Amino acid sequence: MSDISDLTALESELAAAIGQAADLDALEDLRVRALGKKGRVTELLKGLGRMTPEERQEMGPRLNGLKGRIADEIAARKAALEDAALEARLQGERIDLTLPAPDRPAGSIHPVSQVMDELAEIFADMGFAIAEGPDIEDDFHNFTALNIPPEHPARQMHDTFYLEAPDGAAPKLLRTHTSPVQIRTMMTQPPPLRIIAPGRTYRSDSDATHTPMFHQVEGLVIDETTHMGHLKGTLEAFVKAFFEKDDVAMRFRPSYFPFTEPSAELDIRCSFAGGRVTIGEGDRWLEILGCGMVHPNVLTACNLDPEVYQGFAWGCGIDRLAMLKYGMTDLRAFFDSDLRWLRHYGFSAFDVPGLAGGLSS
Ligand code: 2NM
Repeated sequence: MSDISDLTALESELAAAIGQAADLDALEDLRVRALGKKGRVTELLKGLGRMTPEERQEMGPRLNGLKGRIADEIAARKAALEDAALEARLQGERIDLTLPAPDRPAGSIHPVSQVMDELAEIFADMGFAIAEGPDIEDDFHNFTALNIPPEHPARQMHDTFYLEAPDGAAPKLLRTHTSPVQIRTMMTQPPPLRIIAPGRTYRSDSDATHTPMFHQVEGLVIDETTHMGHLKGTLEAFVKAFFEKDDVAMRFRPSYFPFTEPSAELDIRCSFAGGRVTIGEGDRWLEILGCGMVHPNVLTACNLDPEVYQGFAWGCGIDRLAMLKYGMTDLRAFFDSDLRWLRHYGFSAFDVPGLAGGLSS
């Protein structure tokens, strides 16, 4: 049996060790050796059972007092160590916000992303939602449902990239336009529909004005009453908002697409005088988009009754829109990842396009 001076010595020994524990692991080790199942204080408490009632009456409170004080000291040391660790971390992660900022932001918004954001802003304001679909498509969604049956000459015009298919399976393809997104939307969502579908498209074609991957935006309106007048009004409003000009001279010129009837192309007036592009006025016509009333065969392919539903659609190239608005001359530079080009033509991430404050400023 331990006497009182032994207990006092044990308590000061433990207290000293706790006070010196360098980290949480060392402290836990001490706790196990003092208060754990086979710890020194625990063993002493076990000894109470072998004492006479008189001895137990004296030693019980002493031992329990010791146990409680050691536990308190461990808890206090633990809190101090945790505070010190947090303080060290806060010091390490300190940032001096009064230091001067780097002289230019690390990145910039690519003109294609900027134009996509502008398109989303313009059409959201007219009640259009954004729709998306897969880049890898099948023949039905990219061609057949769009009134382009097998052997239709438009299939050759599209310079389609086909993917290798397992034996006997129909090959998948890279979408040649974003129209399959409209097909998927018409097949899964009930009218009325108002969507734009911006995204990547692919055709096997490459020169100063064509890249094998390019960006398109197409739009679609389907309900029971929409007619060609709505098409004109919507697209005129879009052109004025996009070029940020109230008077843009335009004309709708009859055209042909398999998926629309009637079909048209929209030209805007422009000038290339003095080596720079002017939009909205000038001596030349520039074709900027194709459009038309959705062909009854397309509606039928999407399980919509052409006797009930009708609407219009259009499509245009985003890269070309960006070149016209922001004055780039070579399309291929869009995809070179040349930082000097990006710094010159890129947009600040802080200038979010908005109709109220000006789309591009
Ligand atoms: C264009 C021109 C005209 C078009 C048609 C459709 C759909 F799916 F509704 F039939 N989507 N896009 C369309 C119409 C696209 O691009 C020059």
